Amino acid sequence: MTKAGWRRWIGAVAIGLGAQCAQAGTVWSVNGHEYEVITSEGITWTNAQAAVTLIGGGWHLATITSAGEDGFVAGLLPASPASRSHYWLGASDAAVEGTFAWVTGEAWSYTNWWAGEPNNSGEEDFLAYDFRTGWGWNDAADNLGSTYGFARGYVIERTGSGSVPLPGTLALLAFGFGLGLGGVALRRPRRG
Ligand SMILES: [Ca+2]
Ligand SMILES: [Ca+2]
Repeated sequence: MTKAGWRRWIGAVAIGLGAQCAQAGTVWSVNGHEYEVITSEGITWTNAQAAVTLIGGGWHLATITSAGEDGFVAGLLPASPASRSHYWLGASDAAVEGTFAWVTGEAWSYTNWWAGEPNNSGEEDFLAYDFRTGWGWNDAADNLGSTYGFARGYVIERTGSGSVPLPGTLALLAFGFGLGLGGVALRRPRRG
C-alpha cells in the first residue's frame, strides 16, 4: 500500500474508533438485557459471530424473541440508512436448511420476516435486519457484497452486566476485529 493509502486507512480506523467509543450498551427495561449496535462495514455473519465470541463477557449476537424486543432493538438502528442496509442478528439455518435457530438456544417462535422472506435466494443462511420501508428480517448470504444489500454491522446482547471489559474497550475490540476481516470497503481507493 502507498503511504497515502496507509494514511487514509489509519485515518479511517481513527474515525471509526472514535465513533465506536461513543457507543454504550442500552438496557431494555422490560428484560434488563443490554444491547449494542456495532458498526462494521462489509463484515460477514461468520466474522461477526467470531468477533462477539472474542468480546466474551456474556455478549452474543442479538436474539429477538418478542415483538417488544424487536421494536426496541430496531429503534437502536439508524433511522434512515441506505435501502437494504443489513445488521446481523444471532440466528442461522446453516445446520438445517429452512429451520432457523438462535445462537443462544432460545425457542424460535416470534419472527418479523419481510414478505417473501426467508427465501434462501442463492443460499442464504443468516439472519439480519434489512432496511426497506423500515427494519424487518431477511435471510442473507454470509458475505453480502453488494448484490442483495450491504452489511453495515451487527447487534449484540447480553442478559446483564457481569465481568466485562469497559464499554470503550469492548467497542475497540469489536471494531478492530471487524475492520481486520471486513474492512475492504475502507481500503478501497477513493474517487478523486
Ligand atoms: Ca434476546
Ligand atoms: Ca432472503
